Amino acid sequence: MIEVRRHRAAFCADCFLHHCREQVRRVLEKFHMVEPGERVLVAISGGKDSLALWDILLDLGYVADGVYLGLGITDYSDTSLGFAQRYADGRGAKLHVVDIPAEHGFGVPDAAKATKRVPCSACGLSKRHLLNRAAIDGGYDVLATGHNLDDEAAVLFGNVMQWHVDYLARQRPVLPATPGFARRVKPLIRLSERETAAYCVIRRIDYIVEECPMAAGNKHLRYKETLNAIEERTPGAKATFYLQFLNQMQPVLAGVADEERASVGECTRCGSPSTSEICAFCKLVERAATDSLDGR
Ligand code: Q46
Ligand code: ZN
Repeated sequence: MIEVRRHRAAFCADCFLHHCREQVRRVLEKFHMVEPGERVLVAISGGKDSLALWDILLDLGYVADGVYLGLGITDYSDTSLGFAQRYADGRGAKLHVVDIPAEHGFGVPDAAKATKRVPCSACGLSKRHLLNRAAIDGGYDVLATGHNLDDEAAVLFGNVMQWHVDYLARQRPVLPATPGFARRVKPLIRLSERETAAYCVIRRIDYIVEECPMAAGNKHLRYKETLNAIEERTPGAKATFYLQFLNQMQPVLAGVADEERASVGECTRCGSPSTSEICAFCKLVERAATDSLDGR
């Protein structure tokens, strides 16, 4: 039996799988995430969330390929690619691999050093840029990511703590396609990470269990711990916090401009949409290259 306290329910294995698919199906429908005949590219990290998402989308009948981004985090990246590739091979699904060190000359740890910022900052920027690039270049209509309820609640908590109104406005389960950007969707927002882990165990999907070694000490993890403590005492609090934000606050924030996607120009180096002559990713590539030359 798998207990889901916020639903005051316990499921047998088959009913639990049905419950997970239903949660994803409801989100896909409610937010019009994928139209009939559209091709989906799923961002695959080798972890439980992205592999569960890929598995559920395939089971629901979507045309869904995967893309794995090699972040250059030594053994962790090699191991996680192995899990992603084994799932793809076992399922007969197509996995694209983009290796940042091989294609752009730096890994996330180098970029963090060059920018003197936390690794997750350079990593997030690289992911947004390269995953979108992979979707556009591959002719996919939609880019799907495995952000789950815990992730979104933690991001919301952080955004509220600092009243980042522009980030709050952008924290939507669907970002529509704009020139140069594929539609971006988060179909797992009604499933917790405990549920995606249980889903993978029942479906016998092997995934990388270790957290990214660069995550240690980041704020996102602290916010998750705080929310978990509240959830422990009040089951359902996390879902109410996030899902009521979507229902009640998102419509209020709808008028706040999405600056990142409202850009009109193109990066002169890579052709991606950009508000400046050189996009933030190309600047990062340049800084990482300069830093490695300086460190010779
Ligand atoms: S992969 Fe990248 Fe995460 Fe690792 S460096 Fe941070 S953002 S923690 S999801
Ligand atoms: Zn660029």
